[in-house]
Amino acid sequence: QGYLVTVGEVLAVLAATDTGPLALGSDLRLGLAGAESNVAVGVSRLGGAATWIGRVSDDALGDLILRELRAEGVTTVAARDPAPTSLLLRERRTATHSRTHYYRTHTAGSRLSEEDIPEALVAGSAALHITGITPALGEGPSRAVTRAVDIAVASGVPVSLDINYRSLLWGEAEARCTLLPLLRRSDLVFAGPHEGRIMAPDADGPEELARDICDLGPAGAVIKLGAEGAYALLDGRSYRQPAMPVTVHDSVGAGDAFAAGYLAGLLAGEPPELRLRTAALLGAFAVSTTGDWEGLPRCSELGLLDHYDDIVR
Ligand code: KDG
Repeated sequence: QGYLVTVGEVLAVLAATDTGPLALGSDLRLGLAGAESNVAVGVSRLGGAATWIGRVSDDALGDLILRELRAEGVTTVAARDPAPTSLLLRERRTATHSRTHYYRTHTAGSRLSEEDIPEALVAGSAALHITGITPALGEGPSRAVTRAVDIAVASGVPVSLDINYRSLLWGEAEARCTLLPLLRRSDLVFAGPHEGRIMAPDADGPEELARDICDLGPAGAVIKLGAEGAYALLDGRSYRQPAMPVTVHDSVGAGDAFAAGYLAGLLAGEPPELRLRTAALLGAFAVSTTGDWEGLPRCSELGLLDHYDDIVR
């Protein structure tokens, strides 16, 4: 079984532990986040091999990032950078509404460049996973992602793209313009309905979205529908995957978890039905636990949600 390679940024997260305005001074818990590293951790926990390429600060937070990823069994290829680690403040404004505040300019992750992408590592991988977040971080990260895709395409490595649109980082028109050339060269695209319409504005409904995305080049498109599961068009065949019925606790990271489950199955050579089921399972674990990646399951835990309300004794 080959390895997954991904390129991105890990941020430090300061998450309010209680509800209320951040401006009044909440207690904060330090953690880590990053769409691509979330996927790498998810794949690794399921027994797959995953490598994360990025740039990390040359300080305690950079040490924390590398220690945490390595503890999760993820291989890291990370240049140390004098610039600080990006910060994500997570405010729990009310019990049901969270707000994100980014501090991610002039930071180590935003200084990623195409020289940071090792050719042989990408060329030798079983799949490259990228997201729409890294190209939004600036010229350097955008070129780094393009370089990774260039290498993958030239080496016959399948490219997986999660649109992961972040409105705090850029506008929809700019996102579409930058991501379209990457999407055209991808083999598999993950998108929510809104993200899908950024790339395929004329489409209505998941079937049309997936079809229009595949018409642009990819052989597969997976439209994530939250509590309604997912619709996938893979090599011309349609699949519907229901969501697992769980209590939603913290929905951030669900998309990354979904992609991780799917990609772990792809690496293991599983059929599409099984990949989608594992994807939905990981999404369910992500939404029903706190944090973006901390609650992701190991292989031995995949059956846990079959009895989702039970106490295992
Ligand atoms: O996908 C979940 C992400 O929102 C989180 O892990 C942080 O990468 C992140 C981002 O840019 O929002």
